[in-house]
Amino acid sequence: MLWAPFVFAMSQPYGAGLPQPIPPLPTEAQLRYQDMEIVGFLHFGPNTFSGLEWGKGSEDPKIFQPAQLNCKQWADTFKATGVRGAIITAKHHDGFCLWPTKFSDHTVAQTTWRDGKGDVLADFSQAFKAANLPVGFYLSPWDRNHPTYGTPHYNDVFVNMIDEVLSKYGPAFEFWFDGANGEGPNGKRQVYDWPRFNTMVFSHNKDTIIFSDGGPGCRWVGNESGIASETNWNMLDRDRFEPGTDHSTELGEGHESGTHWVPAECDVSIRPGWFWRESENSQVKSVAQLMDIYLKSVGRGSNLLLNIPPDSQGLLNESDVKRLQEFAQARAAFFANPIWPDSVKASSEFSSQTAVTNIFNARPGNCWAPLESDTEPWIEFTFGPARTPATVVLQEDLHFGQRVKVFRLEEFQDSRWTPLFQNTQDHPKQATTIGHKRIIQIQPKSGQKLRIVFEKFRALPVLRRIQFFGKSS
Ligand code: FUL
Repeated sequence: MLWAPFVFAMSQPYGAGLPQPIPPLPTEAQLRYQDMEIVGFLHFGPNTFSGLEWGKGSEDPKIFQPAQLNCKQWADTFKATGVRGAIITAKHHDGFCLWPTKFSDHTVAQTTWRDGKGDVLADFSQAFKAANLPVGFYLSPWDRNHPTYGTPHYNDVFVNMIDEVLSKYGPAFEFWFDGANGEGPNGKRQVYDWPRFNTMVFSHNKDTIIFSDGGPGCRWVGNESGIASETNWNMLDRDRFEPGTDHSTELGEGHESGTHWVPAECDVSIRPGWFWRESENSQVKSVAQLMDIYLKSVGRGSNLLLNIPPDSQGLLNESDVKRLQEFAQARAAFFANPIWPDSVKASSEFSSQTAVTNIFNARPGNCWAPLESDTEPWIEFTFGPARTPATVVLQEDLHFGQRVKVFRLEEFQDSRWTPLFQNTQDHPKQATTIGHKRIIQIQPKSGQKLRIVFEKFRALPVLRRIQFFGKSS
């Protein structure tokens, strides 16, 4: 979906009322993806029945028996708990395909489940599309079953599988290429033809966000704990990265002068393992842990890809469903008390089109920017008595590129501006990047006057939105 008035404004020559964007810039599809914020991950397959994390590929397909499979229950649960899309493991490392592919003999068609006529991907895509939730597919390049793995022919097989999945079950908002690359059945490693894989995905839909260690659509954040780096650039020197290479720190922070827009995605499981197992029903992450993950992923400008693995019945287990509901309630409570300042003023405004009051209006294309000559721009807020914010949410307008490098929050106390303590580890008095979103918890003493000071930036800051919230009750 394009925003008509904004597209019109952006298609005008820059310079008049709006600042010049600074490349690299996101595509509209990447902006839509970043606005999704929370997506569900569904690890499902023979491992759900064997208890293994990495199936060997030699499992008897007949162990796959999700007697009550109900993808509508998955979609309804996600819909009701603010999970805005889903990615399913169409094929994990064991090579078992959740759809009856023509290109492997290790699939749902070789099971006795639904007399070998079942098709998990068909049920999944139908149920999620009916719920208006975008679908995505994880297809492990590493395949411990396929007889051609480790030979050039496997690349043909894999590309055919991508084609089949997207033809039958697409369109996909995201396609997930896992970087894990171990041995295949013949003991050989595969040399993957990544450009060919990407080309096949894009031939179906150029807007699909391709995930891998280095993108091109979005990147792995460098850990599986759901935690983004405090300094989180959406940019990356993309062409230096190949899936499966270890550059965790670089992937976490991205590159301030990176060549391409490749936002970080935080994947984490709600349980200790990626696949469901009975013994972990009591080890579902607590609401406090999930809130901490949320604040360190979405709150640091990344998407959160939260894995909620279906159980051996083919249902999201009641312990996970309950926790998802509680997590949704906790987020709602966290943002339940919006606080509006009595007044706002900025050090300067780029033009009448970028008035500072725009930051209270979430309408796309409405932004604040200071004058080019403003070397330390700030925005000041005055609050009425007893309206002390506990949380500040900042968003840059990414249509103009990511710009802010360092900013600080201050309160007016004893006749002077004093930096506020923030929950940042590295810079207790300063914060670094903002990007899509930055959620910062603060502890002002008087709370009457707050100020955001932009200390360093790649180009003058362009802010999409600033919100304040009181303590949740
Ligand atoms: C990893 C895999 O090896 C895990 O099994 C899981 O699928 C995770 C999301 O990615 O690389």
